[in-house]
Amino acid sequence: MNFSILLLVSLAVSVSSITNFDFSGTVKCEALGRWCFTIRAIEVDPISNDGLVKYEKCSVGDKLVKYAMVATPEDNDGLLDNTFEIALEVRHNCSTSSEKTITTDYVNVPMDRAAYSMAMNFDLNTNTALPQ
Ligand SMILES: *[C@@H]1O[C@H](CO)[C@@H](O)[C@H](O)[C@H]1NC(C)=O
Ligand SMILES: [Ca+2]
Ligand SMILES: [Ca+2]
Repeated sequence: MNFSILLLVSLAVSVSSITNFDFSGTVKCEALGRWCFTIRAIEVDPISNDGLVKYEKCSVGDKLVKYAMVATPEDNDGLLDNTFEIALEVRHNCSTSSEKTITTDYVNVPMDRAAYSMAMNFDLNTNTALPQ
């Protein structure tokens, strides 16, 4: 067994534990009519992002909606770097007839972490994400 195979094997063993993610915050929209949003937690990848969990809601009249969701990714994403790259993506139609998307920067989460929480508030009128 040469050194690089040994390295791969030890990496595969070290990343086999499970990370519990939880995501929460508020979504704000000042609009007269009905508006809807979908929040997805994603694991960012160069080829295609993986969706971990999503939360969908519509509101008429409420300007502030709370969200909370949990995920435990089963795929390891640490073969090359031992971290998950976690971001939130919101699609919405707050005060617009065409759908808009907000994507946060991703956070590197070491795969050996047992738990990771992300608390993020979104303002759909300005299309911004504000860490809590
Ligand atoms: C947003 O989408 C929902 C569901 O498709 C629709 O009922 C609502 O009228 C839309 N709101 C706006 C502002 O376009
Ligand atoms: Ca990744
Ligand atoms: Ca990675």
